[in-house]
Amino acid sequence: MYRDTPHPIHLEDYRPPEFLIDRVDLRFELDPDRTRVDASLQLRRNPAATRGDGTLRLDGEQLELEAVSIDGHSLLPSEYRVDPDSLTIYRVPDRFRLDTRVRIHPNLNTALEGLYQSGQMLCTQCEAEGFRRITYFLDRPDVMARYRTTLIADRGRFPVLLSNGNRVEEHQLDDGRYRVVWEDPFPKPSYLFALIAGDLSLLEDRFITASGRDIALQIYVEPHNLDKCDHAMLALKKAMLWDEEHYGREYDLDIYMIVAVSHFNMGAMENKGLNVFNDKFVLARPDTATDDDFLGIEGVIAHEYFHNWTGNRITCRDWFQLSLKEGFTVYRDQEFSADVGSRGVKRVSDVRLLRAHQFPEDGGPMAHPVRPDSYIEINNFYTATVYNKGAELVRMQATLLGPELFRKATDLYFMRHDGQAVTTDDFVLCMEETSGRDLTRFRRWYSQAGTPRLEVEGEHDATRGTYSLRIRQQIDPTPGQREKLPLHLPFALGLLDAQGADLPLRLEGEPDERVPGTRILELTDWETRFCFVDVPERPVPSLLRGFSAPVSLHFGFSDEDLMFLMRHDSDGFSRWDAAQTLMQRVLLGMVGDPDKEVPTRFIEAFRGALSDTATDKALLAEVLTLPSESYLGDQMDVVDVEGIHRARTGLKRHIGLQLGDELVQVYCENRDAGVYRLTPEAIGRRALKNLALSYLMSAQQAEGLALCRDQFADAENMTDTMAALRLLVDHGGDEAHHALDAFYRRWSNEPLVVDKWFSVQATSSREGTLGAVLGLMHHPDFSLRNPNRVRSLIGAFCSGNPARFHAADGSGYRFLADRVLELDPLNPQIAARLLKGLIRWRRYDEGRQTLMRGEIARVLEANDLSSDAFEVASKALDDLGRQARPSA
Ligand code: 0A1
Ligand code: ZN
Repeated sequence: MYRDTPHPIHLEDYRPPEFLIDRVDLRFELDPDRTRVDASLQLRRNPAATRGDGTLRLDGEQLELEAVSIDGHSLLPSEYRVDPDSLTIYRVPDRFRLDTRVRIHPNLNTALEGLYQSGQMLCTQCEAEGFRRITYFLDRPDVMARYRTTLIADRGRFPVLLSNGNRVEEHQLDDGRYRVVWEDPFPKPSYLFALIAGDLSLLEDRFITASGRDIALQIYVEPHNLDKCDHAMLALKKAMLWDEEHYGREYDLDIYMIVAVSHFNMGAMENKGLNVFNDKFVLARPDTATDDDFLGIEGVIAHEYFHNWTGNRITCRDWFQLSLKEGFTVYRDQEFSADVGSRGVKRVSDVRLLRAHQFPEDGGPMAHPVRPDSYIEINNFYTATVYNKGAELVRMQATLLGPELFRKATDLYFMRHDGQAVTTDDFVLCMEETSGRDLTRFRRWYSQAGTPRLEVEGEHDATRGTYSLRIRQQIDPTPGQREKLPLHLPFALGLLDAQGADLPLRLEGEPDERVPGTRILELTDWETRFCFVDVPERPVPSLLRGFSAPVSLHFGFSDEDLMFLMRHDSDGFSRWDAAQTLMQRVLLGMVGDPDKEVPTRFIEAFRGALSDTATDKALLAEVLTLPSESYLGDQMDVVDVEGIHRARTGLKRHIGLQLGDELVQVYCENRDAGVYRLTPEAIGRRALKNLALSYLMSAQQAEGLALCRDQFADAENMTDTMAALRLLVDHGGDEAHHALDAFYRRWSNEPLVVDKWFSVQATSSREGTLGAVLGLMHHPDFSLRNPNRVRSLIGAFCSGNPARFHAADGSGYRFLADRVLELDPLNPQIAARLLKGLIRWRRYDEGRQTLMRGEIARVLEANDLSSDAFEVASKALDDLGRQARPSA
């Protein structure tokens, strides 16, 4: 049991800091066992804060304090107090210098927050509250200071020493060590501090900015990885150019550094001038990384780069405002990826992610607004809601304002708030002031949790030639928020005529302009009606085009309507969505009635789509992919784990058997010989080919197996290799063993590829998978100390294999809780994330509910549980944390 119940922190308790820090001088004597940190801080009273009693309380955790002085005078023991999480100095002047000396132990730091050892390197992670594990500080984002950092280390062991800003000095010391000094001219919050020490190789390039400044671009990796950095460098240069062209933002230092590390809790970190990356988001070669890996790298490199303006130059006032930087930056990286790749496919994958992760979160016991109003542990709030729903809020504002006004509004935001720590409200205010619009009801999106449900009804009046829509909003209560208010949202739609063309859209009372296409309506109330005129025949409505708002949409489409939209809609997203709805209907029908036949017209629609040559192939592959088992579960009142698995496997097999010839043809037509290319067109061909192969393998016929075996043997790129390996592993038997052995033998020296080897086994649909996973935990390459490895085996099983994880005997749940208990003392962030896999227990049948709750309770009983895991477990069991069914 957690000894002292941790207390939540509330947004309404925010107060400006009593003291500000202008300058920080840090001196590190680096040693993995014992690092000495000397900090010299220039402090002064904050004129904007209410005057306190002269007590200064600094954050600090796991620090061994060796000395503390003010303006050069050592403090007497009676003048200060050290607690496990702070240093309190009883009386301080209005303006003074504070010097502290502490010891820290990077090699014992398994939580990977603060200064830690990753392989042979030393690195830091300070967001959100890691800096307090390096030195005593006012560790909050609204305290912004200028940093000068001195790094001292043994040159043989750490020939590269990096920190934020510009390198200003280097000296050899008498004792064989050397000293490097870095200075960052831009004031920054402590969470953006970084340092790196290691034996690293460097890929270097340059970028000339719009105003002609020459920026050195450097990617640092372990020497054997130097051949896997080209893609990341290219992505960086594209991102720099894109930000100049689309937001008028130039880079501001003379050097931009990226370092890849193998031990990292998240994807990457935007430290000023010195990004630290999970190596998964830097390293790629066609034979080691899949197309999705390449796209992921491009997106994350851009994301961290874009943070330089949205996050670093303008930062968050407090952690409740996290979405100020994350929502906006995700929106920016999404638009970048759409521009440099395939826009339609990007939107589909963003919406897929939102529905797979954010909607369930919004309907679960940890549902929170994009701007949460309380938290126990901020690390638990790096969520799909803050990041991805936050991005949707920015997207909606861009839609409501239109491109020109949105750009004007962001220009204003950058100008007005440069160098400040601000709030999401400040952001919306720039939108409001620029457009002259009242966004009062829009702001509710930031403070209100839950996914709105839109019920739409349409009525065609043939005699009047009108088509009217009635749209109703509904938002279920979420934990701590019973009453909800209606939201302001853009609702994009089109009306299709009998040929599938867009009708001109004119609302009653409007002048006749007759431009066909998409129209953006706005909803602000619980119920809104619209009446379109000049609609002689019953149209098929295409609703929520481009997913113009993060809502679940409900309209009584017939199967014919859906097939029609799937074939004709001018909006790529809506074609995909129509196909998903149709497949979902077929699958849920089969779940309800296992003897139900697959409708012939469904197979015909699928056949039609397979032979569609007009559509972008990557989009086509998305259109033809069945909804996932988890997503189907989300659409049911009570998740039927076995029924869903049976139906989905059955439908795949049926498609494979019915459409064998067409699938073989698609497979062969899209096989590319020769060089691997990363164009949207080549990616689309591979996606479609591998999708066809997966249906063929589901049919369990010799032909598919032969193609798959050949592909595995001959593939020269990891996309094709992994596609074949995954299918062979699901096929099982000797085929699986041989392929897995061959793959491991070839790639055992590439940790990121070994991660794939673990994952593919953990996500196998075969019955003995949990046993295999337990066995793999004893593999010499497995380690609980490397988050990528943990995610690749444990995470993949618990969140990527619903049929096996949710085994009715509770073995999957027990496995998860055991791993949480092992991980929590080592790395609470990773443990708490894993634990989230149990919190939606209310969605399952009674037997599973009891088992899941039992495991959460067992975690909660543990001694010295972290505040991270405590928050997740206690909220999951809180009876007030009702759980709604997330809707599509
Ligand atoms: N700001 C980073 C994400 C990040 C957050 C926390 C971390 O450590 C606890 C690390 C990275 C981003 O959005 O990319
Ligand atoms: Zn971010």
